[in-house]
Amino acid sequence: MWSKLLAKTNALFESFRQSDATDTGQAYFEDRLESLEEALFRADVDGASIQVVLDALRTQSPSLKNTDPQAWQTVIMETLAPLLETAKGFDPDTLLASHDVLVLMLCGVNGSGKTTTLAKLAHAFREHHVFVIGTDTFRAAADAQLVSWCNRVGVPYFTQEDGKGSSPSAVAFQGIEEALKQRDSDKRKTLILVDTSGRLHVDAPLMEELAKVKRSLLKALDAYADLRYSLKSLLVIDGTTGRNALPQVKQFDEAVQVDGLICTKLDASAKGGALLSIAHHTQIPTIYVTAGESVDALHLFEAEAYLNSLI
Ligand SMILES: Nc1nc2c(ncn2[C@@H]2O[C@H](COP(=O)(O)OP(=O)(O)O)[C@@H](O)[C@H]2O)c(=O)[nH]1
Ligand SMILES: [Mg+2]
Repeated sequence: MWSKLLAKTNALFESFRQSDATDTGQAYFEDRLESLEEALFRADVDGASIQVVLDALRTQSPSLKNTDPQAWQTVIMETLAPLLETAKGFDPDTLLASHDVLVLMLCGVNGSGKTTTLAKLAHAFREHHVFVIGTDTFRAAADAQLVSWCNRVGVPYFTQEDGKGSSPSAVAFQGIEEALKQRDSDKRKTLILVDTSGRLHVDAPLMEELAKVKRSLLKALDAYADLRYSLKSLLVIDGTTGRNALPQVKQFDEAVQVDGLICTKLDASAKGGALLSIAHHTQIPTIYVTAGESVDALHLFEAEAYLNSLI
């Protein structure tokens, strides 16, 4: 799956791989290094992360000048893997197993894929009791799109009542109450998915509103004394955003403490290297990726497979 997803990015490294391995010496070393640097850059990896790789290769240059490409690959992987590992991920399935309720709040800029990803999550967790809360109170079309997905996937939902002009945080609060009211009598595990309206990371009032939605969810959940719950904020980023994703992640993290990322549209022109940069610079893990518009096009992120198919 991963090698297929990142095939286009992997192809960027072709000329690096094809460097003439019979060549030796400093010139060969510098040529290959330059070729690698260019490919990493085109794959959307940031300058500082690229530098870590180049430094590691330079440190080991005596053994790399006269050897086969596999030795390079080993150094590259051994350098990149720890950058990803600093961002410790979590598995939503495991979290749900150890809690009564798992709440995933999806946030991100307009069009990043929040609503369609929410539908994919609802589908993936359909064995459990799934409940959807729509807090996009600005656009009637947003509610309509969400409701249509919920009906397609077959999950209950809560959105603002017609013409009520509620605030997103009020809808979030009532939504939790509805979700817990509807919890099955057999107390099946409940996954609550919260959709939020798209907003630009530089729009301070809207970012504050998002923080308010999160506080409101927590307040509603805390009212249930014995409830074992976990609330995670997931930032949905459009994979085709490339290196511009990093400032988005930082701003959203400041507002709501992002617990993990969902990177969408890996089937489109996404290069994928930005996930490495984000993990390195923010320690925020990628949890899921999506690759396509069908409801089952959602995959858990696998760091090792990702790296091996990237380069
Ligand atoms: N090709 C592709 N398109 C996607 C993917 N995820 C979402 N989209 C499309 O991106 C557009 C915006 O998605 P939407 O969920 O409405 O974004 P939102 O504004 O963040 O809620 C829609 O046309 C989706 O079909 C994906 O993984 N691959
Ligand atoms: Mg939406």
